[in-house]
Amino acid sequence: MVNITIDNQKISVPSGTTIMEAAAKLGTPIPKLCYLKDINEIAACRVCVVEIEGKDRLVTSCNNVVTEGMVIYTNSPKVRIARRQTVQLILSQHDCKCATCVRSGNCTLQQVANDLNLIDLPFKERFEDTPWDKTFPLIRDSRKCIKCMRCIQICDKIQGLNIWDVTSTGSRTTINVNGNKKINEVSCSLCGQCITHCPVGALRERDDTEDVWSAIADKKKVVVAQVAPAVRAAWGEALGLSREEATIGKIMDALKKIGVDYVFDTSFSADLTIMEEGNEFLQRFSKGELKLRPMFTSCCPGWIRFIKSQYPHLVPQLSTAKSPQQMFGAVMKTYFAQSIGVAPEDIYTVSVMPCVAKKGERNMELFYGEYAGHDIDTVLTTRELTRMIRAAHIDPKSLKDRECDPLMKEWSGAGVIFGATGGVMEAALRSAHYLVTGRNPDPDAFKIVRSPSFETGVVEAEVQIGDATIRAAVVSGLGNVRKLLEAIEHGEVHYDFVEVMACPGGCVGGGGQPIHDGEELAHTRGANLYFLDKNAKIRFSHENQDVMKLYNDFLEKPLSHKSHMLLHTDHTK
Ligand code: HC1
Ligand code: SF4
Repeated sequence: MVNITIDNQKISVPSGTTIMEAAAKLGTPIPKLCYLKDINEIAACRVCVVEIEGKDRLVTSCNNVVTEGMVIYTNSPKVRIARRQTVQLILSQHDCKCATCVRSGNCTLQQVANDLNLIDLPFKERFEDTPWDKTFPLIRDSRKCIKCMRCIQICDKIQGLNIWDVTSTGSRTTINVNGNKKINEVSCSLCGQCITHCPVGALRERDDTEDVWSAIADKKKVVVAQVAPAVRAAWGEALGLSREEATIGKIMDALKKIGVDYVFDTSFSADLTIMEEGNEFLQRFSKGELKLRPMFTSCCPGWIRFIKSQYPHLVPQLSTAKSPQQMFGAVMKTYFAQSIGVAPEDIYTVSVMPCVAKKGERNMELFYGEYAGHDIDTVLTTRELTRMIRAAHIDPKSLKDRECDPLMKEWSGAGVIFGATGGVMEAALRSAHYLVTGRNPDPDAFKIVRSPSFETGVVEAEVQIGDATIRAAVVSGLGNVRKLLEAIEHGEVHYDFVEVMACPGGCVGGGGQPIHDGEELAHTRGANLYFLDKNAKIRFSHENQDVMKLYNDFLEKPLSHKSHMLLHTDHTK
């Protein structure tokens, strides 16, 4: 142990502890802008400087470790002057239009500047403005960039893509798309991880809330919304609701209050996806189509963008099933539209997703006999949902639990866990067991696929279904995905079925979720989904009576001609 003194308090900490970590143990969080543990420890912002007795120069606390007898001051006059000057310089190159910034109230720079009581700027603002295609789902505002480099590191180290790079020199140094390309010319997966790790408003999703307000105001349109599994585990974080208070039923109530006509839960179509994808897997597996092994799940659009750009030759191995979002849209514009006597073109489908890539996935076309537009008209992130709730002046505490509308109301616990890594695989295995043996397994029989190894982000499992042994793998985080695909390609590992999610921890850690600077909440949110599954009325997708009715009354059976037309796609096109 190392004995030190911080702000006149003595403490012993293990050797190797950074000054920042030691101060946090004493309840003194040192302000910072660029630091992200294990990802960005480059001390670029210099906001975290501290004074050490006996040393002339201030040192950065994020990347300097304590030494025996060290006497540290985290808020001495010298520290405060330096910190204020540093933040003033950062602000001089930052577009400080906080009133119109999506991160206002949730911006680390704003908080640090406020805490330092910076009221006046002694410098004139001068920022670089790089043009950006505002129709692209991911938007970068260079005037707000503080050059902390977090986006570069997240994209490179965690997601295994190198979309961002430093450009220009001196005071004009900034971050832009690698190779001075346009964002739509590179292989951005749209995972949104750079957005959720940006400490300011330099990166954000395209805001589509105005399109939804217009559809709500349009008397001809019937607005039908769906809410993804992972949204329920996070939406309350931005509205001051506890996990117990922030139920899915209250999201439904908020949507109705906003003016949406019909509300549904994407967990319903997750169950539908299992019926299609589970049967597809069993068909491929039993036919011994070895060259198409492993089959990869296809519900994560960040993953789909990744495989198409990085491993195009593996695309035929994707399940042809559309994602639950797209399946639901297709069913809303056909089966549901018929049931309420409305033409498909008058149905306006909105989905609330924890994801930015879903905004790209929505471009997928819907064919129903003939071209019938898009499955989904608008995708909102969880953050956009909370902005709409605020814009409608709804007091979150006033919301009541409201059920989904009839016809597609039921959902299973298997559908809910889609939002966490391993959930799609577990849901599929539960139903595959039933389809093969005619008996339900214990609902928790396959829970081994829930816990990825900390180092690799991968879970491997051999599971017994009837006479067959299925070699399954689950992976999340595109950097981990790349490593797994390389191992598959080199013949080092062999699987039959692989679940892939682009964001670390799955959709719960999605790029459209509420932002908590430097805090990773995917695991806590995932645990919430597993809790909901444990307590669900039904826990098997094949027991969803509304899905069964959809087959009986409309689709006939899984993998039928109609199912293929509406619920599947050809990813190779
Ligand atoms: Fe997901 Fe999915 S799990 S992809 O993360 O398959 O976004 O939640 O809605 O479509 O169900 C996202 C979540 C979501 C789909 C489902
Ligand atoms: Fe990289 Fe994902 Fe950001 Fe695209 S969205 S730049 S892939 S981190």
